[in-house]
Amino acid sequence: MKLKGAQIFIRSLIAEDVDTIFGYPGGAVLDIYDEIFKERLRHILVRHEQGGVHAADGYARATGRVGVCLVTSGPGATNTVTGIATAYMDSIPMVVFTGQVATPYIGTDAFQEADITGITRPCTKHNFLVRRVEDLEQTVHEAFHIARSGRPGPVLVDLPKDVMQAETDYPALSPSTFRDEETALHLDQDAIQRAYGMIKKSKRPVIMAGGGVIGAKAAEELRSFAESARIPVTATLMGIGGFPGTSPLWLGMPGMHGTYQANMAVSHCDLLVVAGARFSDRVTGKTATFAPKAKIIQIDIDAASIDKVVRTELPVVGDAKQALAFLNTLLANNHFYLPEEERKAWLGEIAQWKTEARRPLRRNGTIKPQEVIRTLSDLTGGDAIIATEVGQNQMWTAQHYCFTRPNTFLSSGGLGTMGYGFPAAIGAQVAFPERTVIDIAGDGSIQMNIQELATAVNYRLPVKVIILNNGHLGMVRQWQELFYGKRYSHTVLTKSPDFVKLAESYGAVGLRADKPEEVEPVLTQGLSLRETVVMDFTVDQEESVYPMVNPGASITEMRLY
Ligand SMILES: Cc1ncc(C[n+]2csc(CCOP(=O)(O)OP(=O)(O)O)c2C)c(N)n1
Repeated sequence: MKLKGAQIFIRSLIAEDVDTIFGYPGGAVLDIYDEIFKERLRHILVRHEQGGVHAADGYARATGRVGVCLVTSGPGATNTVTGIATAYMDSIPMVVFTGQVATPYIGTDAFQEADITGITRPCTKHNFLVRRVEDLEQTVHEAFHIARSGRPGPVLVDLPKDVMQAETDYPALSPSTFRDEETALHLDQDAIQRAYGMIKKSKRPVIMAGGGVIGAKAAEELRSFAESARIPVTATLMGIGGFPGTSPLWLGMPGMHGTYQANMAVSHCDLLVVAGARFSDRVTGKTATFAPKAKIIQIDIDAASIDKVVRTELPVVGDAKQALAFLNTLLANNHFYLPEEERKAWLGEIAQWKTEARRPLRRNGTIKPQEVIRTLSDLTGGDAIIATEVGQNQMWTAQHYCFTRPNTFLSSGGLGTMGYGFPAAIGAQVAFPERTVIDIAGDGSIQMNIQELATAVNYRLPVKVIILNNGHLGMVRQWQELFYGKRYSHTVLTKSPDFVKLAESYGAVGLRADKPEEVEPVLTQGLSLRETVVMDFTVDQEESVYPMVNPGASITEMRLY
């Protein structure tokens, strides 16, 4: 059977079980859009290509599946770069398809030509330019395979217009040819045995989970391991949700804005078991003094991330789920002897740190942003899918929302992309129409992709946006306060729109809270509506995020307020 490139493309997506594409059309992809029209494949029309990639990313983080985005050539393609880099830094599986000018025009500065494979080479796991229609089907399947296997990441496939129009035989390759099992890494059982030995000997162990635990769907194995060995757990920003925040073993996040107890525990432990984390500078602070008393076991699927930043005693290259499952088997089969007295002393010390860190909010009649998030956490029972923007809003969410499940915290950790949260929340809500999905935003970040309100309203997505409106680019203001003598150079946000009216003009619901007593009623009302809702909270302009470790300092050197 002979088919057009555009038809083969759509059939290959369907063979990959793709159910949703986030995209934006243009000249170079018209043939594809015509096929989408005929096939009635679910396509979500965003308002900006950056929104499309973040939405595909949010869909991927919430579902654990590969997110898919389709855009046109030139400016359509270049508008995706921030979203691709965001997914790359956080190891999110995604395939971005870009239109390209017809092959004879490539390299001629043709209308809407951009060398998108060249531009994205440093921020994709892999990228392809499909020059022959005969290679199309295989390339699409390879792209999906690469995106989800090993350490996941974004893959870009550039599709010239003439390749989409050309015809060829359609052999309908089975995507299973490229399934992940073939390349599944063999777990180093010997290394796990040694890890077990070290855990058994340790008196003051800590587990540090990263995004790799969520990517590997290993949260259950982690919980079971930590609970049976009674080891306290900290999770990096990307690992949040990988361990229940309700557990007595939960320490909170470590690092620059980590909890006092997490940073103290990491700094005083004798063994640190790290799973699926890459030792970001935001986590380690000064690396020379990171976990100074600990032997480090690092479990990671990517051999290249072992010893990249921090020297480890024992590397375990492999899938976090398999590794933790094997550790659980060893614990169960060897009648793991728990050093009761020592463990009690260690957990007691941690409990003491938790008590020392407790500080009431300094009230001054304004709404405290932390309180908005705590109230939200109570009202949703920690069960919502929460996306964040970047800045103070993101750190307060990580600190004060009690996450209980994996794939419920969607946040740009590695690149720190303002404008990420709202479209990511849209992607998650498309995947889970019945769940509560919320974007927690600053008044700066929300304005970076606010046009996606039209997308949310158009598809009747009941996404909620909570704006912690402090009239500033809050996190940058905080740094200026601390390190630049309070010279607030261009961080005061004047002339922001009236977010309530803006929401209404898009056809969404807008609500506002100006006083502390209005927080709970507004949240309750907003959460009860099955519509797109923007809730604007006028919060204390001068509130800062604490604890804080100054950049380059040791994580024990925390400012608590
Ligand atoms: C695209 C982008 N531009 C600039 C920055 C630098 N930056 C980090 S936090 C921040 C301020 C964020 O302000 P706002 O969204 O109002 O959130 P708040 O910190 O007040 O919660 C800025 C400008 C960034 N992270 N991303």
